Amino acid sequence: DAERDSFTAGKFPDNFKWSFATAAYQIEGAWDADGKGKNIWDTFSQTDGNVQNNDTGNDACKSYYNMVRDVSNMKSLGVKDYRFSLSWARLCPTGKCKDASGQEKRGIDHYHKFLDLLIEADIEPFVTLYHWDLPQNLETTYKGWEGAQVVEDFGDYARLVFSEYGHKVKNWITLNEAEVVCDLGYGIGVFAPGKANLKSQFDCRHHTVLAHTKAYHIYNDEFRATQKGQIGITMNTDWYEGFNESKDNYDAAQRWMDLQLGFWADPIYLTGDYPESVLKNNNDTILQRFTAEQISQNKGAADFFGLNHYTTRLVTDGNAAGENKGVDYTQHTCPQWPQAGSEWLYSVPWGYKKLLTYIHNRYDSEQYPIYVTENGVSSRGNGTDFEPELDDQWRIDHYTGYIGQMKRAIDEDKANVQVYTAWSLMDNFEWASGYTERFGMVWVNFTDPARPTYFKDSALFYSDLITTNELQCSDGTNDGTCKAA
Ligand code: PNW
Repeated sequence: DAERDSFTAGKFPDNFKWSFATAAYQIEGAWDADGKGKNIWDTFSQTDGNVQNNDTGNDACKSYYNMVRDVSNMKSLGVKDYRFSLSWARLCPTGKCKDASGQEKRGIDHYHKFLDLLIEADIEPFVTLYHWDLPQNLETTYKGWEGAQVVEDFGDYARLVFSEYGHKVKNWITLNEAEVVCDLGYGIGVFAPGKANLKSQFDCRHHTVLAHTKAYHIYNDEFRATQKGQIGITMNTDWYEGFNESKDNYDAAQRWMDLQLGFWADPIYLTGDYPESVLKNNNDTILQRFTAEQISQNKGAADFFGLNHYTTRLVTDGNAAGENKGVDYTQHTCPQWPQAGSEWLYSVPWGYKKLLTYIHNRYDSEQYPIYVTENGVSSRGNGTDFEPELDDQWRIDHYTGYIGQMKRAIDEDKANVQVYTAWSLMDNFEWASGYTERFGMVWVNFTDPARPTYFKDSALFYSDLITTNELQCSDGTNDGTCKAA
């Protein structure tokens, strides 16, 4: 489909921000340094059988000790924005931040030093409070995100973070991908803490909405007036499209959008409450309902719409056996879609445009600007290769296609997208896949204790895009319309 796949090269809006993303557990290492408490990913990865090759984040990119390396890589590439996350258990080893006795000064100082380096390099921080590394103590004492107490504890953690760093940080992201946290961590059990239970999954989901809302109101009531920053949440969603024109399949795709995105986005950006299909298809022994007061607290509890997006699925009504229509759904991929190193990730640029337009229309991107906080693509290896693989034209093609479709959503559909963030600055610990999947634009040698880094071709492509604010066609022609890669 030529019209659907082509896009136009050219300039992005002035002030458009191009960023890189990472997360604490995936890059820092130093898992027990300077008083840091254990978190659920330490426990999970240090238990045999949970992660490919039994890899852990114990050392990862050693970014805890290589702050200067990371900042100078970004500076050389001309990047002006950086999204990273704080390790809760570094700041408060048991997860309890309320009193000074629960706080770890060395951990707090570490991020002060890092923020100072960024500011000195003229790089604007986008800081995620929670990127999956829950202090183990909270999991042990009240089952982590399953327990209602997590909402209070997250609030205390957020308050500490705002009061410590709020004069240096103007962009806050509360939670990264609560859907993955709850569905993969508590529903299927392939991520930490490794539980597989439907009720656990939905209790987790419910508490993440409340925890976000709590942190938003703390910022609003106690810090906004003096710090003048902004705060939002980052949600992940694929684009779900009906397999064909059938109304049943269209409805099934919408139900999936409701469950993966609407579960957070509807309460926060639309109605204050869960989407209708979610309320209808889950009885109240599985799905806790919001009180009227919670609904009014949820509604409007964000300054921007944080989006992580990677891939697309086609959806049919009912389960694989063709049963349970109107409630279940089955996802499909196309044989023509290029598959990445991660088995779930197919490169489908046109789905990204449709998703941005969907979000613009449903959640009003004029009121809540869209910040794309992750998009990227992986290669597969064994993680122990020491010869840098720097020629990644296929990754440049992925980025060119996705960024080109984002440009169409902005130009043609008036989607108010203000930030784009590439996942990731550098290769890192890819969760249950360990070091077997590389998402970085910067190559990391994981076999060398010094963790040297090398720019891949995609890093140079992205650097060019950032400095010119202009997308080029992948084939080097730049006469307006680019064909799909
Ligand atoms: C995101 N899936 O996670 C995370 O925010 C990053 O930390 C991660 O490294 C990146 O995407 C690449 O995976 C996801 O299985 C993990 O569909 C798994 C899935 C989606 C997103």
